Amino acid sequence: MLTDWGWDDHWAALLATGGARPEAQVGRVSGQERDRWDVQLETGPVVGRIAGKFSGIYPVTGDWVTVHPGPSPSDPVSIDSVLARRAHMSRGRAGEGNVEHVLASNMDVVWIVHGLDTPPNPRRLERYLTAAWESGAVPEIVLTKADLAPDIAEAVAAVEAVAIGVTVHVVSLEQAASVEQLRAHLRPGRTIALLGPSGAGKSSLINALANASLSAIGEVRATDKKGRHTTTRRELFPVPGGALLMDTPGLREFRVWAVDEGLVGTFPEIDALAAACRFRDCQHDAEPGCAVIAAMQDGGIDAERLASYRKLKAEGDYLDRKSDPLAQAAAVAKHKTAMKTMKYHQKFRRDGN
Ligand SMILES: Nc1nc2c(ncn2[C@@H]2O[C@H](COP(=O)(O)OP(=O)(O)OP(=O)(O)O)[C@@H](O)[C@H]2O)c(=O)[nH]1
Ligand SMILES: [Mg+2]
Ligand SMILES: [Zn+2]
Repeated sequence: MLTDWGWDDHWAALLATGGARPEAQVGRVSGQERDRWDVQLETGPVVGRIAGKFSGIYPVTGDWVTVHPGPSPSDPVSIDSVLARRAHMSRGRAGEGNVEHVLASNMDVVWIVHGLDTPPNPRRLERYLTAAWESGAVPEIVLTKADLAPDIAEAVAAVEAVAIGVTVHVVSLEQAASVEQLRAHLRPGRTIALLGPSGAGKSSLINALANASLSAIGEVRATDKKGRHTTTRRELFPVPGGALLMDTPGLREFRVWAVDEGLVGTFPEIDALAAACRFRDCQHDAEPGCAVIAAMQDGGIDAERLASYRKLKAEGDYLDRKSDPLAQAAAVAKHKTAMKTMKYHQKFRRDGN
């Protein structure tokens, strides 16, 4: 049944108004392997492919798609279109310039997973939180491996200090009660995407909540607790309670893609002060009349958090620039002038010596 995969009134209305052919079948992408998509239809799972003339956005795990059989009778189905995403979480693809990499689609909740066998990393959490708030879903933090934590209370306090207003769960697979507590969140039709570094315990947690070995798990390196990138594809797993858990590969690098709403959600204390800055487009950098910098000097705003905010904003702005050729050209020209000035000063210094 499609409802087992999260189908609801929203999707029904979207399909009805979306101009799909009356005979179109709809299904959810539950996994992907290069050019093959696992699609869950009302009638069961099929393998979907993209027909040659496909011109829309490419489907990812979590997407709802319309399909038709064929092209030939022996073939699986062809994907025609992707229904407009209700939420999607992206990052800037590493090493490929300005490419959006969609990490998860149509999830209601993002579980940002961190293993307590290593100390929480506040700056990395802010990065994940920014992308998660930006996605349109609700982020929550799941601290796993509580049995390996040197000091649970200290770790939770460190996380809560940067995850303002975000629910923090603590779980250990060694303690059944902690897993049961998480189970209360597995409401029918709800999609939860698990994201975090390799070895954090994402697949282990999914297996524990499913009471089954659905996803492979791997050891972490003894020296630095890093995982071995065991999970290599995004996959949706229906679990008891009726929710869908999306397993994802551990991320090596997380460059943010867009940051607007994400920064507001992640840094509410900075956003609240921004209205009092003299300039509407204040970057909270060195502008006169900046309420944020004033608060930082008074100790009301954490200096490291403000630095993190600026860094993420700059990363997002950089991407904006690259997708806008005129803005990019202006930025390049400015950079060249700055470099020339610098060279001039260096030359001047050298000549003067
Ligand atoms: N002690 C302890 N070990 C755990 C717990 N949860 C997971 N682990 C271990 O952590 C290691 C990594 O677990 P995985 O579930 O493969 O981690 P992952 O986040 O899916 O990693 P990738 O698929 O590589 O991204 C395995 O050796 C697990 O047995 C826990 O609660 N306690
Ligand atoms: Mg995994
Ligand atoms: Zn300001």
